[in-house]
Amino acid sequence: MAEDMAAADRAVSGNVERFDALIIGAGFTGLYQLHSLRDRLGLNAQVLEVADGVGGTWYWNRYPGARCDSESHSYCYYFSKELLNEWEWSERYPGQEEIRSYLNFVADRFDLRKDIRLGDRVVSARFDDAATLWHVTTEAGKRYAAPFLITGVGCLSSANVPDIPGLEDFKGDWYHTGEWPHEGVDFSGKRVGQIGTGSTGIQAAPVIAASADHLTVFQRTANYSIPARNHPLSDAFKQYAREHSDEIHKVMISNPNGHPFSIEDRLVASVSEEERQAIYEEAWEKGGLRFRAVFKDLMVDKAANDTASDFIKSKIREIVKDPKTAALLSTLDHPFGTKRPPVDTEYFETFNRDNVTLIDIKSDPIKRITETGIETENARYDLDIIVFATGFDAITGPLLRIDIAGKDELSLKDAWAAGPKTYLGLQVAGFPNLFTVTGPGSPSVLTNMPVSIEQHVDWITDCIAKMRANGQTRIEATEKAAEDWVIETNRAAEATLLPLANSSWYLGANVPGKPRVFMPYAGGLQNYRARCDAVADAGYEGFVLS
Ligand code: NA7
Repeated sequence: MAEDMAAADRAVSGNVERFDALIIGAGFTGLYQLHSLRDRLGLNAQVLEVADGVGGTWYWNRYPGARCDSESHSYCYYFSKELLNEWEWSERYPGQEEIRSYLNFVADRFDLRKDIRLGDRVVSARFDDAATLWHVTTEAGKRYAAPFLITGVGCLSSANVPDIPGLEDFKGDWYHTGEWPHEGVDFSGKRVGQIGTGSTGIQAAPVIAASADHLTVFQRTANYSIPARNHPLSDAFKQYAREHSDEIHKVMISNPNGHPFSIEDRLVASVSEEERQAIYEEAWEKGGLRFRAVFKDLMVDKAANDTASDFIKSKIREIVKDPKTAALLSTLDHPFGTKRPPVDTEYFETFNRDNVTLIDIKSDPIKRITETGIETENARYDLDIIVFATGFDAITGPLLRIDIAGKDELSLKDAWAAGPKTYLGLQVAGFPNLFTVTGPGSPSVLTNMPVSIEQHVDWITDCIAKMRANGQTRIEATEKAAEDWVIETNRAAEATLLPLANSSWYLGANVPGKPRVFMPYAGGLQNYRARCDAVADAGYEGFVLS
């Protein structure tokens, strides 16, 4: 009866369902934000999700070899000790299916499903200034309203299928890795072409090659990669991770990237060449993103970085037997780590297989797709399947594909015409009560995402709790705070080598026409957290509350 009344209460005039808060997306962000607002603050919150299940990124990215590059004991929520103790990861890095199972487990564990609407895409969100209310509309024509709107749309959820002429003529099948069919793809006996050699392509190629008749990899830009060295987790490690979760978490939240390891406090130049080589060898054997952490100046000093870059190039040449292929794979146009560094399982080794060919599309660009395959300026490749491992319209893409308008009908698209502008990555001036979790200007993709997400969600939840306690209903970043934050975000990037990678998706360079702005905040997650806390402690400095 009480529930019926609550439901009736929510339905306001004209088919608009009213909530205290609306959350877009049922991935890591949406699930924890719902739990926090509903179970901590007692708010009537609702998650809206386009997919037919929870999982976000891990619902969609089902391509062969899909696996997280963060280590599993760190790629999870830390807000609940019970949850940490109840879940057990099986491998050093969690595979897509296991992460999806984990997020489903979380949804059940905290009874979240009843407040998640699946299978409908949010198409627009408009702010009613007079009523301090966000009006949200979905593709199916459903209408919702709430004073607070929180986006948990992810940074890598808007697939980028390049506009190559002739794709519609192709008689075979084609897939983007980020929108992979749930039933999987059978590559046996097929000639497969894969475009793209980012983290995704590097994970997918070895798995596709293992079952395809032939795999042709079309490489535009060669990439560094460190062996993942994935393995099943031992009982001893699982016990260690459970018993030391507080210490592990402390490491994760006190370093720049949210991973469960610290960056060594030594400079490349402080060791002899022999020691340096031994350090890199050991890190190569250990594998994974830890490789970057063996010296503290790899991301800030080009000469220091050169030593790591050269080490990896020599490894590629050592692994790949055909000298021409090895040269193509090890001719790199950017310093190591300035584009998102992939980790792999037998990526370079894959090019030693008889059924794998590497094509350099920088020197011989793709001209068009035909009925039977891919045509470059100088050659034709007959294919049955094309796999686009071509990445995403990252960070801003998922937000901009929703028609969001703030005060005075200012659209987010117009507000960001020259590039994204946020305060702390959390709010946009002119868009009161809209919080953008892991938005541009936050550390997001430069970190282990769940750690960043927990920080944002806790900060937003505390903020809303304080506002309610003070009888305030509106929070809005000032234009000045947002402008200053953009300057600070640029400065943080310029203090590193990150801007040296011209074709990086961090810069939006992979999407034609996208403004070139270094989007994530590179000043370190620990510094960012301290800054967010200081802003809150100073009465939400840079925001106007009323
Ligand atoms: P990425 O890292 O953006 O990689 C995309 C790849 O596709 C990259 O090699 C691109 O080459 C290539 N690409 C993109 N567009 C084209 C066109 N038009 N023609 C040829 N090649 C193209 O995406 P991923 O999915 O691998 O990884 C995204 C993130 O997901 C990853 O970093 C992790 O954080 C998880 P380019 O380098 O632009 O020359």
